[in-house]
Amino acid sequence: MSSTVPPLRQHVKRDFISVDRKKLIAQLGKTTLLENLRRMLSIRNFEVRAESAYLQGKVGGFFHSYVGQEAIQTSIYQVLGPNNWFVTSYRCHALALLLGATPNELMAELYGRATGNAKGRGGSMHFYTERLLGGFGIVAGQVPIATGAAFSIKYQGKKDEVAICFLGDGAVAQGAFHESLNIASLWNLPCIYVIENNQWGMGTHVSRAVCVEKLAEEIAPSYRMKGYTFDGLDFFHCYAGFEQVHREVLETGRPVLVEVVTERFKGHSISDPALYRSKEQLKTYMERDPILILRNELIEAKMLDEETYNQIDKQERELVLAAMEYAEQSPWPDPIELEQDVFAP
Ligand SMILES: Cc1ncc(C[n+]2csc(CCOP(=O)(O)OP(=O)(O)O)c2C)c(N)n1
Repeated sequence: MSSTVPPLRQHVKRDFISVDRKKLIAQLGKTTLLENLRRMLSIRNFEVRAESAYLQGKVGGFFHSYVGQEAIQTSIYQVLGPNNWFVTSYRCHALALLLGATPNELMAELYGRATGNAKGRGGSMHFYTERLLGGFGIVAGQVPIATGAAFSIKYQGKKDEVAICFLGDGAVAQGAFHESLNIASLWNLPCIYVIENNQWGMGTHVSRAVCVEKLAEEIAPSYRMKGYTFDGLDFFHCYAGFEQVHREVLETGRPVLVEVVTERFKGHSISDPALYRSKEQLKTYMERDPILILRNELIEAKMLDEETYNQIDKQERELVLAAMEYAEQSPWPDPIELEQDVFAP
């Protein structure tokens, strides 16, 4: 191997600032916390069953699972609520579910049916809702879109909205990302850029693709922005961090860059067996499953018992199984409509 290729650094480990979990549990309360657990289980069940549908040949095209990363977008949704602009990469199933798309329309989209979220024309990477401007297949392609959404918020004088952009660690080396940060800072745009550092861009470890270690804390200052790092496997850490970031962006009208350190428990996409990491490594990561961390803490706080947890999980599983049935029974798009909604300049 050429000596210009940097050695693989150890798995990303960070010392995160500690949060007052007891206070947060009391502040959020049982109903809200159980709702967040339910949202995370909805995402997990959707991903697991959709993957099985793919393996049965019911779904075609690309498929990128969000399993392992659920705490991040769930906690942000809890902080921000739906009335903001959201943009993300092709790993977009969870965000669409959180923003109100039904398992039925999303599953039908994966199955390529006319009842799908994008009438069966977008597939796994292109989900939308009223406030989700899309999942994007071009790495970093979504970053200028979020910057534009933040510009529109500022232009319209809205003081209670922000734009939020999710991107992977692989997108950090892209020019569109840096141009966006520059202009967002220069023009004081209310945008929260969230790098979901799941360590890998396809099979390339972040340490071989990006020259800094702390993606937000080291990059943000050169754009005169604040940069933060959160533990992406920990709902409470993300929630506390994003609550502060959101407050700050509303107060200052300035952009912020956040890195959340996380794991993807699956390969890059469904066709990736992830041979670049060992089974033992993966097993260690999965010991910090974000759903189990939240579940165990709620059990400890006496807000949840095993039986209720299993019930919520079962309800979410049944919704997804019903969505698979709905997709199966849905009509295929009519070929006569093939040219509708197609934009060609
Ligand atoms: C501009 C561009 N270059 C390359 C690709 C091929 N590609 C698809 S996903 C990916 C890795 C991106 O990884 P990351 O940004 O870390 O996101 P993750 O998949 O980990 O969520 C690459 C290189 C692409 N889609 N777009």
